[in-house]
Amino acid sequence: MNFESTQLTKENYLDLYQAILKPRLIENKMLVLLRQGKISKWFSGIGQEAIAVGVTKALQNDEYILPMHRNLGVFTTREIPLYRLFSQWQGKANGFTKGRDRSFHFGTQEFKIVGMISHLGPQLGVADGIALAHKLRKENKVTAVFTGEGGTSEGDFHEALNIASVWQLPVLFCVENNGYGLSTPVSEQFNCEHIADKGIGYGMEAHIIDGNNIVEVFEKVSALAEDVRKNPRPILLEFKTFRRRGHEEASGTKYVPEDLMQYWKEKDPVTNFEAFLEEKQILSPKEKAKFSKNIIEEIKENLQLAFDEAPIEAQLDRELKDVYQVFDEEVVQPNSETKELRFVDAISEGLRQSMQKHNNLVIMGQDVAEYGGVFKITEGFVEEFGKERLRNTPICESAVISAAMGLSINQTKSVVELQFGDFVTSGFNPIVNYLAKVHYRWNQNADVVLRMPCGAGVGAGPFHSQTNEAWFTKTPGLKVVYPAFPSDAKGLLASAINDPNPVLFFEHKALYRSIREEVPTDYYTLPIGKAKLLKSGTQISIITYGAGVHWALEFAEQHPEISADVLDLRSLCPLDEEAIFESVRKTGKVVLLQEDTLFGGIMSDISALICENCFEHLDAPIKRVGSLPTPVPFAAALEKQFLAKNQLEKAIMNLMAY
Ligand SMILES: Cc1ncc(C[n+]2csc(CCOP(=O)(O)OP(=O)(O)O)c2C)c(N)n1
Repeated sequence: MNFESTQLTKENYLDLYQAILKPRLIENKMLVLLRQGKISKWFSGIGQEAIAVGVTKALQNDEYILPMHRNLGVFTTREIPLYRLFSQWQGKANGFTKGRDRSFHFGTQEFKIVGMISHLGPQLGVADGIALAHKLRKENKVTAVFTGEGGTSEGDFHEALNIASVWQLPVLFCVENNGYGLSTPVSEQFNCEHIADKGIGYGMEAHIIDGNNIVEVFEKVSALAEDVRKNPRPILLEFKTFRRRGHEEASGTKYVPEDLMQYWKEKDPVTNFEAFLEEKQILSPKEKAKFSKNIIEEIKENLQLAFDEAPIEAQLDRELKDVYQVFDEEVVQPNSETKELRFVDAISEGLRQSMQKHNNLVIMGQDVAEYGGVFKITEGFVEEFGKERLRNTPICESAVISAAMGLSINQTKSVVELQFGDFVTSGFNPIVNYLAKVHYRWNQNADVVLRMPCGAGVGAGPFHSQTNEAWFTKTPGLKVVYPAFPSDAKGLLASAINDPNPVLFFEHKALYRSIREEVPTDYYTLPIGKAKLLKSGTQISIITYGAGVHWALEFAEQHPEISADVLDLRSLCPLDEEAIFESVRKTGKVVLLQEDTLFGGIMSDISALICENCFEHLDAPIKRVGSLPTPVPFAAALEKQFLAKNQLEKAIMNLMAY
């Protein structure tokens, strides 16, 4: 291994030496504590330290870095006080997640570190978003993101590199090729010689770096980072290294051939570098002893602090409160001038006015720029806001939603248009695992609105007709808004965009061009979480949302003999429980109507809530009405039969007769 350098001074060398020694000594101590049962899981990075340390040293302290589970060296090189790391690993309050997440699963804006989620891949797209925000603000900053070679098999890797290349984002994609992903050797993980070879497929510069040589890592990454700051572009870096311990400590390394292990042991990044420094008399025996003693002291003192810290206490209020970011909601009353708009136009107008209001708001989606989106909601936006803020994306929902997360981390709001709400499945992972959980985990908000054109009744078949809100209402951390009228859609969209939390905004396609209404012309907001009583009656409550609202109103019009409350929920999460209970207490009979298939829909939960809170006010069993338990069929007769509307009249009449 060649550690010679024409650039590095003695101080530089010793600085690198101390930086690489620290994670090694911490890990040595952790392995002892693990054996003593004083810490739980441990993912060892022994033998890979040069990469984390070298890359972090090459970046400026205000540049974001997104490490993985073996990158202790990132955290130590950013000089996080060790007691905070130790507390984090023990689930204590001085850590970074209030005891809510373990090990390296946290981020910290203070140190510009954004830790992984277990699913590995999403953070590659998050790095894209962070870098995009820098690029939009014309800041010359690099973002570095890590993954193992196993993680490169995930679709997220492909999507994130593709987006970064198409958008020329200043991201260093750092792949630590350490030979194994859990027990899977590289030969069973991918079928090309080097991961760096994939760069060409993305139109991306790529380099192979000896991941066990801290001088090579530091110098090459420093030079590339400097160049990327001047000339923003993504670069793929493959660091060749080896995982010398088990995937996590308990799992061992039985599957690794002895000679391979021996080969890499001899290439140890710490001892080889140390030997070089000693041989060149850069590191004296006295200094060596001093450095090691200082670090060991620091570890000891900080460990004591962490052990002395009381275990975290469960406080119900605090846990519930931290799922969403609390914020001062801006209330803008509607002006008196109105104009008749279709549902689709009201959404477009609301979006346009929010773009005018927030100059840090970016819209991303397939064909949203010149083409105006498939429903033409962003038509004409490019002319007004430019292509930087109206971003056509490749077809990669997962990385785009992850990028929206990254934008939020780096102070930029975004609206992501799903071309059809059905395609959210391809971006499901970052929504339910990243955006939904990030505030609870480490106090980082996800200021993202996902626009979801949804619903049936348009003859579009199983993959362009679903209304899949229930997949999200059951996930804490998300808000779900579902308007039924143009004026509600406009005001609620403005509020969703103001809200710093992740909001799924459902827009029923069948309403786009069929529902019109007088809509206030200026920008205004409507509070999320408030239902609206559209019609007041005394005999029965019809509680619904989305297209169901129009079915209920149609029914009520056709049956003036029935005195019905029609309640439009407008928002499913938060849910206006009080408005529901009030209506049920008044009428004593309730039909819960949803377009979604019946089982497991939001109305099942609303039914349970009514049972728990209004049982003594009920004069009849609660009746849920939902669509058939089949995929949404294409042919008109089949779709008509499928939809909940088909069962509504009978259900109400039965209940009236009960
Ligand atoms: C989506 C997903 N699938 C599987 C796992 C389980 N898992 C965690 S780490 C890991 C191996 C990762 O290998 P690699 O990316 O090479 O990183 P390394 O552990 O070698 O550093 C696996 C299979 C996971 N966390 N997430």
